[in-house]
Amino acid sequence: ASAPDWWRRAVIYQVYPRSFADADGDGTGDLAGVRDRLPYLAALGVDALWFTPWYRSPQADGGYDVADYRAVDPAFGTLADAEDLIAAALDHGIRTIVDIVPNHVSDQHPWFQEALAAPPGHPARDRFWFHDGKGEHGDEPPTRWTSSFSGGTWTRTAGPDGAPGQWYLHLFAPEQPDLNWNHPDVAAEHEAVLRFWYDRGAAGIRIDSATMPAKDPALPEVPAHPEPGRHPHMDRDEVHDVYRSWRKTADSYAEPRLLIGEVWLEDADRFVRYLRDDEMHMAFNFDFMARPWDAAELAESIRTTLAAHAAVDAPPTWVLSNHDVTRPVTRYGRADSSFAFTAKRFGTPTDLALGSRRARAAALLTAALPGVLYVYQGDELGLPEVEDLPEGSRQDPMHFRSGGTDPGRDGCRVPLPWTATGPAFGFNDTGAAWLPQPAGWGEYAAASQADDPDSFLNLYREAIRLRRSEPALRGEDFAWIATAPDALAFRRGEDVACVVNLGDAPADLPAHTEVLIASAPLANGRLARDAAVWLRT
Ligand code: TEU
Repeated sequence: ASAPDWWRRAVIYQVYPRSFADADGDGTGDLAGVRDRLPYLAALGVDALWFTPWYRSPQADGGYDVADYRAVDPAFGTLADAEDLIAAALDHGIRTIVDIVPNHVSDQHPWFQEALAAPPGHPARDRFWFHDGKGEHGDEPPTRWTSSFSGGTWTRTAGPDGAPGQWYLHLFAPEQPDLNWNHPDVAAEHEAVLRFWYDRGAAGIRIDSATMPAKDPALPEVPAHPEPGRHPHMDRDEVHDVYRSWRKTADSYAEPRLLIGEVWLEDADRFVRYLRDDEMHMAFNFDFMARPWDAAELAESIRTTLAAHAAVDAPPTWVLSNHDVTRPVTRYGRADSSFAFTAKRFGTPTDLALGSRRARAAALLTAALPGVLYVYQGDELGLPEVEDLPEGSRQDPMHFRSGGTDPGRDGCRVPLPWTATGPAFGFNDTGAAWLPQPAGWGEYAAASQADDPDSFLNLYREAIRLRRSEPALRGEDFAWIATAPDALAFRRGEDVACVVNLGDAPADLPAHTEVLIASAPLANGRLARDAAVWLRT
């Protein structure tokens, strides 16, 4: 675990602290809760934890609205708790990755409060994008850009006498004003924040919305066909300067810190530009996640991913879900199979038993591929999306800003079940939960699955154990094997093969001496549909 490139084949587990475990019983998960569960995470076999933001925040967007990077939100604990957690995790051989949000801060951040209080033209406003509106009275926004959370990207402020004043830019919610990366304070402050967390033992950072911080200062409308690198607010060429500078800081540590990008881009060439050897170490592979359960689609995604990453010598990453997307059990259980990550809809018919079989197979498929495996908390329990949350309990700005038409992301953020029965299914011992857990949540509980060799949890544990113990899986050697048309089969190293059956009929298996692990029992030596197996060949 001490190799300088420990991350190249790591298993990285995403903790959404609000929903993981709640030690103080107030209904919101906390860092003490995570600390109590470190033995569980160690038994699962993960190498690192990535925490979504734990900093002081009004939680207008689940902590992605940071008011103070140098403080832990009181709902989660204290700075001392974070330091203790980082150290305690390391005692279990588990590293900590923190989340950094360069594109925006909270509207409660002191810089934004200062900017709001200052008159137009004041330097305090230059750390953000304040601009006069268009039209005779300035009552039209400076551009027609659209927000990732629906609607426009500009909000009008009140002038000194309460009359309507300038507008400010927010690519996300109005509570998340965008920073101006042309201002020297912005880079300097981030540099200090990175060192603050590296010095407290963070092994790396996950970079939020990494394509977005650079903007065209001329604020043009988005053209129909933007030139690569010249889009007004996405994937601009100069954004790479930020990460090149961050990489230098990361490399200045005795154990270099890791840069992981949330780079949401369809074009593989533009994507791997973030992975050049003086930039990020890796980025989330959303292409695979956005594909339907279809052999040709998944094979195509694997092929292009492996080729693109080999060219830049960065490890591919395999991501089945995160705190922004529909849980895989639910996605893969949808007959229409258009479960791209944005395709959240109310009332889509779902077969959870089917989805569960496929999600198990997908877990074995991704765990067998060369590169880094990401696991979002609760996916190892086979949790489905909670689709019928009471309207009054929903919290996600994505839901509200769509006028309620988009279900939003609360359904994959419901507090985890730890025990079959008891208050909040073991999330805490008071029964409070910031989002209600559905009846039947206890069936998925870690304790309900621990002793069942066929459980989701034990499938994950065993797959992660084999990934670590089998030399063939530790290496990078990968080759496709020809099999049935609707099966994916590949060889890893000298003596391991993985087969996934996405067809309608049972599939024959290549010659083998042993079944290492299977997502479903074999029948007469054949692999059932929607199942995966690892073989010793
Ligand atoms: O997500 C960035 C992003 O692109 C999202 O808008 C994404 O399109 C959406 O969540 C899809 O469902 C990151 C974080 O992961 C997300 O939780 C934050 O809300 C967002 O940044 C703003 O910080």
